[in-house]
Amino acid sequence: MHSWSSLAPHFMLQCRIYVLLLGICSALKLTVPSHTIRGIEGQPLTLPVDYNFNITVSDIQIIWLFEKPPTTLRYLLISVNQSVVPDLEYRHKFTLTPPNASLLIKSLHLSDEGSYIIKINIYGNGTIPASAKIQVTVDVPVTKPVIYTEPLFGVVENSGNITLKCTVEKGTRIVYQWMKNGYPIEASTIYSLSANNDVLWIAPVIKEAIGNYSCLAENPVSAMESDMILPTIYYGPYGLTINSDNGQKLGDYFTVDKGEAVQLYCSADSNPPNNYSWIRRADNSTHLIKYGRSLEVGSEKVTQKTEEYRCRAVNNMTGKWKETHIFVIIMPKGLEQLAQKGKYLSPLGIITGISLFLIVSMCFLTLWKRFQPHKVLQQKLQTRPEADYRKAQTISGHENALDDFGIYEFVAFPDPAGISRVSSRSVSGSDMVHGQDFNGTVYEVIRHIPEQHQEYQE
Ligand SMILES: *[C@@H]1O[C@H](CO)[C@@H](O)[C@H](O)[C@H]1NC(C)=O
Ligand SMILES: *[C@@H]1O[C@H](CO)[C@@H](O)[C@H](O)[C@H]1NC(C)=O
Ligand SMILES: *[C@@H]1O[C@H](CO)[C@@H](O)[C@H](O)[C@H]1NC(C)=O
Ligand SMILES: *[C@@H]1O[C@H](CO)[C@@H](O)[C@H](O)[C@H]1NC(C)=O
Ligand SMILES: *[C@@H]1O[C@H](CO)[C@@H](O)[C@H](O)[C@H]1NC(C)=O
Ligand SMILES: *[C@@H]1O[C@H](CO)[C@@H](O)[C@H](O)[C@H]1NC(C)=O
Ligand SMILES: *[C@@H]1O[C@H](CO)[C@@H](O)[C@H](O)[C@H]1NC(C)=O
Ligand SMILES: *[C@@H]1O[C@H](CO)[C@@H](O)[C@H](O)[C@H]1NC(C)=O
Ligand SMILES: *[C@@H]1O[C@H](CO)[C@@H](O)[C@H](O)[C@H]1NC(C)=O
Ligand SMILES: CC(=O)N[C@H]1CO[C@H](CO)[C@@H](O)[C@@H]1O
Repeated sequence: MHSWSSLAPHFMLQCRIYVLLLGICSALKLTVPSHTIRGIEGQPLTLPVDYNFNITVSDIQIIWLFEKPPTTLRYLLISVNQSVVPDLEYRHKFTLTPPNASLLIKSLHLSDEGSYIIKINIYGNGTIPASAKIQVTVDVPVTKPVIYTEPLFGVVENSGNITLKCTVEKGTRIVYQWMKNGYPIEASTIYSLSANNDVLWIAPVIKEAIGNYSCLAENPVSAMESDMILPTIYYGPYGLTINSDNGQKLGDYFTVDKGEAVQLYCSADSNPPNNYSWIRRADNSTHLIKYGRSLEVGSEKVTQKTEEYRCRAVNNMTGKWKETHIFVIIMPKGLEQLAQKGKYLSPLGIITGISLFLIVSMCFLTLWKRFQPHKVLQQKLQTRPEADYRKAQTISGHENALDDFGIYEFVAFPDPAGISRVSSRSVSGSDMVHGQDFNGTVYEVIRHIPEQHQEYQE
C-alpha cells in the first residue's frame, strides 16, 4: 500500500509550514509532474500522476474527467480499489491500472485536446479528496517542407522580384523560419515576409541576395527543414580587369619584349558568364579581333610602339556590358634589361646613370660643334672606354655613337596616368624611350635632333 514510509522527513517539515501559513496540507498528497503535455496524433499518451497518504484507508477512489471549453465536463472513468468502470463511450480509449492513478490514452486524436482532471478520494477515518488538472495538446508532426519559387526561371538583378513559398503537406501549429546559407532571415530592405512567415519576397533582387535558401517548419512536436534552393539571379558584368601571366603590368600598360608574345586574360564577374570580345584600336578605328577570354599578342603584331587593346564583357541576360582597355608596349631588348636592372637598383641610381650619360652626350655635342671635323671626333670616340660605348648603344639601339647626337630631354612622370598624356602626343623629330621603376615613376628620354647647320645656343 501507499504508505507513509515513502514520505521524507523534510516533506513533513515543509507541510507543517504550509499548514501554518495556508492550511492546505492534508493526509493525501496528489502531484502531477507536468501540467502541460504535448501529444502526437495517432500515438499513445500517458498522463502521469503520483499520490501519497499517511493514514490507514479502506477505499481509494480515482476519477478522471475531461474538459474542453465549449463543451461541458465529461466523465471518462472511475475506479474504486482495483475495479475500473469506464464510460462506455470511451471504453477502448482510456486505461487505468489502480492503484496507479496515471491515465493511458491509447491513440490520440486532435479532438482529445483539452484539460484532463483527476480526482482522488481516500476513505478511512473520514474522506480526504485531492484533485489536479493536466492540459493536453495534440499535434500532427510536420512533413518535410517544399519551396515553390516564382518565377521558375532566373531574375535579372534590379528588375524583378522573387517569391519563395514554403509548403508542408501535414502539420499543425506550424511556425516557419526562412534561412539563407543556414542563417535565419529577418525582414529587411530586400526581404519581406507574409504574416505567418510562409512566404518570402525578395525585392529588389540584387546580387547579394544570391544564396542557398531553405525553410524550417516547426511545431511543438517536430521540426523539418526543406532542401536548399539557389534562386537564379542574373547580374553583372562587375569588376572587369585584364591580366597577364607573363608581361609586366603597370596601370593600363603591359610591356612585352620585342619578339615575344603576351597572353592577356579578361575577366569580370557575372551570371551567366560573360561573352568576351577583344578589340584593337589603331589610330581612330577599332577592329574586332576575336571572341573569348584570352588574347595572345605577339610583339610582331604590334605595328606601333604602343597599341591599345580593349576587352568587352557582355552579359546577354542583363543586357549590360563593360569595356576596359590596356596598352601594350614593345620593349626593345636593351631597354628591357635596363628596366630589369631598375628592379634591383634604386630609382635614384638609374636617374643618376642616365643624367651622367646625358652630361657626357652634351659634352660631345659641344666638342662636335666646336671642332666640326668628324675625323677628330671619330678618333676620340675610338679612344673612349669600351663600357661607355656599349652603354650608348644599349640606350639608343644604334650601332654608331655618332647617331646618338642630339638634345636629350629627361622627363619623369610620377604616375602611370601621366604617360598617356605624353605618349599619345607625337613629338616630331624626336625619339621617345619609356622606362619605369617599381615605385611607379615613369620617365621618358626624348631626343631632339638639331638641324645640321643650326647654331645651338647655351
Ligand atoms: C499525515 O500528514 C499530515 C501532514 O502531512 C499531518 O498533518 C497528519 O497529522 C498526518 N497524519 C498522521 C495520522 O500521521
Ligand atoms: C476496498 O478494499 C477494502 C479492503 O482492502 C474493503 O474494505 C472495501 O470494502 C473495498 N471497497 C470496495 C468498494 O470494494
Ligand atoms: C503508473 O503507470 C505509468 C504508466 O503506465 C507508469 O509510467 C508509472 O511508472 C506507474 N507508476 C507506478 C508507481 O507504478
Ligand atoms: C479519526 O478522526 C477523529 C476526528 O476526526 C480523531 O479523533 C480520531 O483519532 C481519528 N482516528 C484515527 C484512527 O485516525
Ligand atoms: C513582383 O513582380 C510581379 C510581376 O512579376 C509584380 O506583379 C509584383 O507586383 C512584384 N512585387 C513586388 C513586391 O515588387
Ligand atoms: C549552396 O550550397 C552548395 C552545396 O552545399 C554550395 O556548393 C554552394 O557554394 C552554395 N552556394 C552559396 C551561394 O552559398
Ligand atoms: C558572343 O556573342 C557573339 C555575338 O553576339 C557570338 O557570335 C559569339 O558566338 C558569342 N560567343 C560566345 C562564347 O557565346
Ligand atoms: C581622330 O578623330 C578625331 C576626332 O574624332 C579627328 O579630329 C582626328 O583627325 C582623327 N585622327 C585620325 C588619325 O583619323
Ligand atoms: C547568351 O550567351 C550564352 C553563352 O555565353 C549563349 O549560350 C546564349 O545562347 C546566349 N543567349 C542569348 C539570348 O543571346
Ligand atoms: C606609388 C608609390 O609607392 N609611391 C611612393 C614612392 O616613393 C615615395 C618615397 O620614396 C613615397 O612617398 C611614395 O608614396
